[in-house]
Formats: sequence, C-alpha cells, structure tokens
Amino acid sequence: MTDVQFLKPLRYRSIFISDTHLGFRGARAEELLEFLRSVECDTLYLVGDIIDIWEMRRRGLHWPDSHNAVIQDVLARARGGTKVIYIPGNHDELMREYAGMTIEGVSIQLRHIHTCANGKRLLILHGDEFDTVVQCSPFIAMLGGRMYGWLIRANHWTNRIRQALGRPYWSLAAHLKHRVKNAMQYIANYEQALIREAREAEVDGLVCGHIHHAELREVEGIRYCNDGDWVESCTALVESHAGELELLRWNEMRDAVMNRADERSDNRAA
Ligand SMILES: [Mn+2]
Repeated sequence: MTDVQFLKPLRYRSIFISDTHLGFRGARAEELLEFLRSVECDTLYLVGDIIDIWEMRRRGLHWPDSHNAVIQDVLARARGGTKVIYIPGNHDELMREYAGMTIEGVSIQLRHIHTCANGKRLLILHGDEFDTVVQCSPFIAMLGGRMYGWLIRANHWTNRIRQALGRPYWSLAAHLKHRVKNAMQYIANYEQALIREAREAEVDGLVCGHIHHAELREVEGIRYCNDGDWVESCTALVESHAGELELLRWNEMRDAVMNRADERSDNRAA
C-alpha cells in the first residue's frame, strides 16, 4: 500500500462488514471501533450477525460500552448522510421482521443488489440459508486451519506418553485431517451454493458472510466475496471509488493506520 492510502480517514465508496456478533463475549468490538473510526464511505453494508441476539438469549445480556459505541458509530454515520443498509443474519434474524423499513436512517433488507462504480452488480446476502450442514460447521471450519499445525505437534507428545504407558499409536493428525477435509469441503460447498445463487440472480458477483471465512475470488466469471468476521479475523470488504474490491485485514494494517494518525496529532501538538 502506498503512503497516501494511509491518510486517515481511508475513503471508500462502499464498506461491507458482517458477523460482528455484538453482545457476544468474543466480539472484537474494540478493533471494530478502531477500524470504523479510520474509514469513511458513501455506503455501509451490515451483512448480518451484527448483534448476536441468539447468544444473549442463551447467556444473558452482555452489552459493554465498546459494543454500544459500535452501534452509535453506525447510527451517527446514518445521520451524517452515509447510506446504511442492514441485512440481518441468523443470529439477528429477529430483525428480519423489519425488512423493508428504515429505522434511524438504517434501511433493513433481506437481500440487496449493489451496483459498483464500474457497473458490476453484486448480490448482497448474509448466506445462512445456504448453510445446509450442521450449525457447528462454520466453527469447525474456523478452528480447523489454525489448530491443525498446533495439534499435530501436540500429537507427537501425546504418543510419546502413550508409548511410555504401553498404549498403541493413535493418530490425532489422521483424525484431524479428516475433520479439516470436511471443513474445507464445507466451505467449498457453501461457496458453490452462493455462486449458483448469484448466477441465477443474473448478477456479476455476490457479497456474503456467515461462515467467518473471508475470501475474494472469481469462480467461473462470478465474483465471490465473503467479508469475513469481527470475532476472529477482523476483516472487511471495501469498494474503491473506481469500483475495485479489496479485502482488508485490520490486524495487518492497524499499526500503519494508527501510527499515521498518532504522528499527525503529534505534529499538530508541536
Ligand atoms: Mn450467520
């Protein structure tokens, strides 16, 4: 990235975020706030699972200031003229009852077709209706890749102990490989289902969330964009004013963006 791009705020034509799971203890609301305060856009898409009503129903109300601040930031944007479109997901499906309404400047819709600056049309949807596999699959998928290497190393030591106890070798790796393979297959199936849906809708691509697996690629002429999540990966999809799409990983760009902001306020103070 060039230096110029780090001038705060970063300006985009559209920003797409989903799976922020506010109300859930694992939500990375602090990071999300940092991100939101570093960016500006004409249109903000909230692509579902924004508030985790499920989780709060199950485990009681959890609503720290940072979670509230995210909502306040979004509402302030809507008041300030940013077009805000909210597409509820399965964790906030209660909000689907309000589809077609605009509340506090936030337009609630089940699906939406976004036209990029370059004329390309994208179907925006959360994507849970394509989740045909059991509920825990996205989480197995999420855990899979990351834990794989770690568990393989742990397996070595497990078997040293088993050996010492005179027990036969047990391959955790083989067990996990099977699980990871399933997770990979799950992601592939999900992507395929959404690509099919986009093709049927006669659009150039789609933006979804739900499986907490950020991705931006083209499959058989259809652009598949998954904006990821703010529980683990802290990712957002953005559209530039020229209509180019990009996946942002806040963990990777945070320091550069935040340091620039600090430098400038230091300069002003001096
Ligand atoms: Mn979801």
